[in-house]
Amino acid sequence: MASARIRLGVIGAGTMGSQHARNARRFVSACELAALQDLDRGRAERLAAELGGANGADGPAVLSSPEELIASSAVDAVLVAAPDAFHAELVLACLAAGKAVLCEKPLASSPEEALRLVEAEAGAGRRLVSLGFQRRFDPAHAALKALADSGALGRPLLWKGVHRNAKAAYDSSGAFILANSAGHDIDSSRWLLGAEVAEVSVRGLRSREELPESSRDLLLVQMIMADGRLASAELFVSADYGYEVSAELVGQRGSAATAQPDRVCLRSSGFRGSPVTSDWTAPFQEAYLAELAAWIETLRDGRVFPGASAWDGYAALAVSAAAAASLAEGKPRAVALVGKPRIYSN
Ligand code: ISE
Repeated sequence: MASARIRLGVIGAGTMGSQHARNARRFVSACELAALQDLDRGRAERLAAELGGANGADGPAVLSSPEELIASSAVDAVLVAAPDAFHAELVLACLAAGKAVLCEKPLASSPEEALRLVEAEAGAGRRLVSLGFQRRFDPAHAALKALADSGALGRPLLWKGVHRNAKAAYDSSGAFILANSAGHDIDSSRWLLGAEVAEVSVRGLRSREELPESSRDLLLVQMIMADGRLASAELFVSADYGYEVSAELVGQRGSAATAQPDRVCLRSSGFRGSPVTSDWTAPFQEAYLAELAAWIETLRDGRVFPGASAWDGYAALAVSAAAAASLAEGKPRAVALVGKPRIYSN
């Protein structure tokens, strides 16, 4: 495949599918956006038209089903941005077709389902599955990782994260937030500390009466890594004022915290500060683009994607499931992972 453009098919034309399709078409020169598919065909057609496609133009074609897109000889690689419940079966279909796939998080609906994908990929003996934990490509998080690896902080001991959404996106139950939102924080802690999570403990509360009784939309997640180091995250999905993600790494000789780029400093009516968006995609646009470009370029050049793998998706879901059990039971839960297959060791 060296130096050819990678012909990409995108499944799902919702928030993330549209963002990736726009990035692919406008900014990733090594990529040709070949096809789109969505259960709502009209939505896929509108996106295709916006991107100069359909009806013989040079943009993406609109296909009728995910199966058709995965099987298409005009598609080299697939991006899965369908609803979460379909991720695992679509990734499995890509593996069966021998096509590289970048799947949005979470990888599957349970750790058991994710493990089946890990086993299928390991059985096939080559890395085809990549996962969209985009923070790994966010300049601020990447700078933290570079500092940790450089030794400038001494040995990193503690990762602390804050993850706030303005409004609960779909569901304010603790189990949903732990799988859908906290997956990012679990991945950040594993990636930045370079260790698996061994134990997790979660407490939560319902932030306001208008939410269903069972809501736990403010969560405190504490993790102990396999080597005894620590991680903690606050998740608050109804923070109201806006969307914010931040992280700090505390080491033996210093600490480093992310600073999201604030593009303006507003001075008005006795106020000086920076506006906060409630759009959870906007602060990470640079990260989504860098992730997609890295994935496409590694496919073109025959290298291994430097972002998250199916193993990372499985590990995150195993921690999320243990975290949900901890929240329900009010006590810490151990996280048990299977042995890591060799294909994930680099
Ligand atoms: C959403 O699905 C995401 O992936 C966002 O990055 C996250 O911040 C948000 O909480 C999720 O609902």
